[in-house]
Amino acid sequence: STESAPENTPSDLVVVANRLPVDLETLEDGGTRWKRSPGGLVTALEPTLRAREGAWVGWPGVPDVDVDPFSEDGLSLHPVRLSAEEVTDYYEGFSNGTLWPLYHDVVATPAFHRHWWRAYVRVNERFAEATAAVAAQGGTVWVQDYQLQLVPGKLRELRPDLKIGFFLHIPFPPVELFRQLPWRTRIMEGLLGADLVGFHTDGGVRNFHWLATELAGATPDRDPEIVHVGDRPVRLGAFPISIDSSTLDTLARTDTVVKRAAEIRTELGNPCRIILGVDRLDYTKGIDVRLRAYHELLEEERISVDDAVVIQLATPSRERVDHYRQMRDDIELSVGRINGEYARVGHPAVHYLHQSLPREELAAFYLAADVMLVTPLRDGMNLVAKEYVACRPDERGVLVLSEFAGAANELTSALLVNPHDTDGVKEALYAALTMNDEEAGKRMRTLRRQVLDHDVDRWARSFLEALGVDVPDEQGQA
Ligand code: GDG
Repeated sequence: STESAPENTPSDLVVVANRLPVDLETLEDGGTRWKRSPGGLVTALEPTLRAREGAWVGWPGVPDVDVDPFSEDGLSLHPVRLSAEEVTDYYEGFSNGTLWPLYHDVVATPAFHRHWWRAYVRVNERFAEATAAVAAQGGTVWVQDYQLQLVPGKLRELRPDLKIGFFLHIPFPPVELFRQLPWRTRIMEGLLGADLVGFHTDGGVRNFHWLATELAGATPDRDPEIVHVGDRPVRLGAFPISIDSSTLDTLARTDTVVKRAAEIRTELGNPCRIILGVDRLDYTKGIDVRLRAYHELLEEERISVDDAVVIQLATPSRERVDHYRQMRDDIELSVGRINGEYARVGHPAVHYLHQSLPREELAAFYLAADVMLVTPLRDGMNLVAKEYVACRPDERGVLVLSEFAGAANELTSALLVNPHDTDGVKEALYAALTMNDEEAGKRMRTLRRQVLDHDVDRWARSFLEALGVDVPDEQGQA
């Protein structure tokens, strides 16, 4: 639904993200249409954005198209154009081939290419210019994530009147790793253009503080959550992101989802236990780690396929980046090996889906799973762990969670594992498969209190309040 309303009105609150909350889809007849991509971020920010003539600046997901600003459900959307070459160099290259592996503890080797960096600078400048053109005098801008780290600095040059916040959705790395980056000082200066820089964890805050003061020339304050750039204070803070917990909780109680969960168990041949993994197919997620643990338990005959089957949902992701292609092959090889050795006709050991499922189906998977395996080598937060908990109003199910996911700081009643320790993961998986109902229930109740109390709305609110924005309450009152 495209209306003509407020895209020319300056906005008091502008969100800037690599992607718009809608995707431009090309139809079979060559025409195009917008499809909403309802991420947690949009859902969380929508009421606030509406209450303040909100705008969103981002790439519509298709290269080489010029799209005029338009309104969608009262939100004004400002598309930023990227050429096909920029998608390759800025997005797939510098963002996902340099920064992503570097910020995830170099679990894959980052590539440093000067032409990728140049594209990153150019595209960040374009985002900053687009933002400067839509933000109202004295307004607030909230920049999202690692693709746009130069935007705060550039935007401050263009519009010193604005209040600028930046939130990083992935880990901010240990200083020795960050220092590998040839453009480390430029990135720090870009981020320090913000008034508030937010991370998921205190670890991110500490790493950033060291680099800001030791590398980028900022002055420390007595308060460890403030540094000074000249006479301008920059606040730092940990803001652990979350999910729309009550909506998922409600969904998991609906007849459709409850019935579908039971059906999934039947379709699997009523195994005693269902083990579930849900990830974007990414090398940081440790899908190989959990397959190895399961494989070894079968080899050692501590479990059989009748006791426990695995469902691994691996959503297609970044398929044009080399590391991702290689990793997909490796994982599909392991799945094939395990099934080759342990499946029986009609009864696979590992059910592997390289697909994206509808939200309701995903909720049914969560509700059907006796054990949820979340084993990233490194993860900013990991929303899947929280979604599993939110989908268990029955207070059953056991969560096995990597201590290297940001979520481990909050979800301390999960079985926490070191994903580099195969024996440890294996023992935790076995413990989860054999845990008595009483202990599982106790752990799940604690996890649910945490997740239901700390939802994504609370996250957005606390960030914006720290930035000094009056956030309307649920009734829309400022
Ligand atoms: C980055 C950070 C941080 C997955 N498959 C399907 C599907 N999903 C949804 C999940 C979940 C989301 O994708 C994945 O979120 P994660 O947080 O687990 O991971 P990243 O994509 O890497 O996100 C991460 C996050 O940003 C937020 O700051 O937590 O650490 O890496 O919501 O449910 N959804 C549907 N079908 C699928 O097949 N509908």
